[in-house]
Amino acid sequence: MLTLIHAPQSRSSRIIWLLEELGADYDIRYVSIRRWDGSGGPDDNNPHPHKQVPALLHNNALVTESTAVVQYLTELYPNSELGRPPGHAERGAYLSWLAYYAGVIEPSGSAFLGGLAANNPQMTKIYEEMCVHVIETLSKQPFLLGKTVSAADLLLASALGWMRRLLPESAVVDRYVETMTARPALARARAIDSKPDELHV
Ligand SMILES: N[C@@H](CCC(=O)N[C@@H](CS)C(=O)NCC(=O)O)C(=O)O
Repeated sequence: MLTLIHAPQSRSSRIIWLLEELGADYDIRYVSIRRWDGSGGPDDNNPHPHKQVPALLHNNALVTESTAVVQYLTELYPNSELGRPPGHAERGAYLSWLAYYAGVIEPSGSAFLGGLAANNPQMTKIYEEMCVHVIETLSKQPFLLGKTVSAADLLLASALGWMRRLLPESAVVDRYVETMTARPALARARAIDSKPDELHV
């Protein structure tokens, strides 16, 4: 059994999106988290070592960090178009984009948005190189890996849906966000996220 440790409208919302894409059978355990506005707080019912979300429980195994959860789930459902199993021609690119999302896109984007990059030339360079790399990639092909969507796109699109300013103004990025956010699984995930008590306990 899969249990997602989730707080509404947070980074775990994108894992609901992924679970819906995969057609997975899952439960949601709602927890409170510390929010930026000072509300909420750590929840004893959350097994995450930092009391953050997402966290995933599967047969007593605990998986944390969005990209690890994404890789774990796409490997659990190897027939989904969103993963790239070992031996797949795009496996290297898939793992590279997952790691790049966690190691470069989110940290450099957060530093930029939080103003931390402003007086830090090294951080500014990493952020600017990241923007060029992502936009050049999406200018050549519809998705990060090429012609076919993957769960790496789900991570990037969810971040852009939440904070479009993560990347500079660009028609290519706008088209990408539009394509990704039109997916029916995202509409289902948003419905679940907005009405927690009705759909999951
Ligand atoms: N790198 C982590 C970040 C997780 C994270 O920051 N989650 C936020 C919600 S969007 C959280 O749980 N915040 C509460 C806290 O930090 O105490 C991941 O992607 O899984």
